[in-house]
Amino acid sequence: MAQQSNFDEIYSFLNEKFENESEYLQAVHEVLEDIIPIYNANSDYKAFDIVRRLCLPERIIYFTVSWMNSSGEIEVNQGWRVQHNSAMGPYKGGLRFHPTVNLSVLKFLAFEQCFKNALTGLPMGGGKGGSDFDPKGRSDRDIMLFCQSFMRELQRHIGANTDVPAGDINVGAREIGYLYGEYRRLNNRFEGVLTGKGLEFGGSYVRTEATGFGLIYFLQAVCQHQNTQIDGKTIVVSGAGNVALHAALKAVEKGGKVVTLSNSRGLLYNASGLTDTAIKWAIENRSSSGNILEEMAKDDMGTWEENKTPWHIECDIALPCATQNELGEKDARTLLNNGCRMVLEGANMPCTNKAQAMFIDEKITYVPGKASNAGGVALSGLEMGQNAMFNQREASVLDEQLYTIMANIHERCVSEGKIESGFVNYMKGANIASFRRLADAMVAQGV
Ligand code: NDP
Ligand code: 2IT
Repeated sequence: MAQQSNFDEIYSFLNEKFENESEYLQAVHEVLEDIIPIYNANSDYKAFDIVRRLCLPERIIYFTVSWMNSSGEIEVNQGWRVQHNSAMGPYKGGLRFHPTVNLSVLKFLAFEQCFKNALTGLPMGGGKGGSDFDPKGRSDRDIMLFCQSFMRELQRHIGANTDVPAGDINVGAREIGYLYGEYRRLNNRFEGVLTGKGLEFGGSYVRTEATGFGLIYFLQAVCQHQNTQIDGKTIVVSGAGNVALHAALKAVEKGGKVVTLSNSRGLLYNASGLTDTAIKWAIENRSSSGNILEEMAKDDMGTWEENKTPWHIECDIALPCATQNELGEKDARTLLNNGCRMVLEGANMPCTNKAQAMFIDEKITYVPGKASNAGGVALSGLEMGQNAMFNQREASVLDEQLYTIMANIHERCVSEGKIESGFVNYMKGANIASFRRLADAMVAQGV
């Protein structure tokens, strides 16, 4: 079958070249399965070898970050920027600082980002970057010194119309501030070269909240589509960072009962549901705390369970919002057995391929991150627009725009992912809808 052979041919080409890059191959495999039939049915896509070109990053930048910490010691870290695809606009995507960062992780994130950004409807290409630097337990001064050294290398490769990084794991407002300050000092100009900036220097209202809020706006659209509502549903959330906490906050505002948060060390469980006051407290204090969840447990906001994840807790809805491959096959089985009917990803690729397949086989609602967590980068796109116009729009206007963008992404997924008996395969819908936009942009621009 021609269809099959194209899949095999392209995937084995990548597999041979990048056999040690498991996360990258995982992300590509998931997308290829859905898009190959569309590719095979379009002679232009085939003539321009679109799929192979779309799977390979246009450019990868590697640099060594040698820096002197606040104790006068030299430290050496690795830094990368993967500029994956610019057919739709400047490369756009976050920076991650975490000891697990390597080229495979950044390549998977950059690849996913292209499809996500295409879904937003805004003119943004896809990229991702970061470092194996571990900021945990570091002084504020060390964070600043590292960010400055990292930017000294990165600055020559980015620009408001070239490549616009933002935050991701362990890169929030503080880090973006330090990175931006160094860029400005070196280049002597204001430009929207990073998003997630402080409100006083070109940042946008609602950017901080956008990924988590957008996830819940997507959930609202799903609920509307199924004639149900968030109100009264029990929700488990993993993670306790930017995405998890803002998702939890908005879910509670919509009447959901959020019973868990988690981090790399364990789980906070509150059977009667976290209050918005508790979540707001966590948002305010998380950056100054070693373990915000343990502190919440000490303050009677729930119980702390060391080394546990949330997936064994009974729920209607699961929102994995921490990191890649955090929800595997066994977890998926437990969630299904306990009656979970919706899984929406706040993180990037938190469900393994096997977990995804189980959700789809059982015909529960499963939404991949490239659709449901696109609110963050969408607001980044709106921040770029505000920077280009030298203005700052009101929070209420931006929040409404975010809601509309998420509702539109939902519609795009439904129109491409609806299969027999009304079931929506959101993964297929998201992959196909974004692929068509990307492929058309690439064909129109030739080789
Ligand atoms: P944060 O750094 O704010 O929070 C990350 C959270 O995930 C922390 O609670 C952290 O726990 C936990 N975590 C990180 N690594 C692991 C791990 N290996 N195992 C278990 N828990 C882990 O990051 P964000 O909230 O910004 O990002 C979370 C996810 O959302 C990521 O997948 C990111 O790519 C994705 N995302 C982020 C967007 C954004 O705008 N920020 C946009 C779209 C997606 P601990 O503190 O113990 O390390
Ligand atoms: O994964 C993501 O979409 C992000 N980390 C946000 C990227 C961005 O450019 O705002």
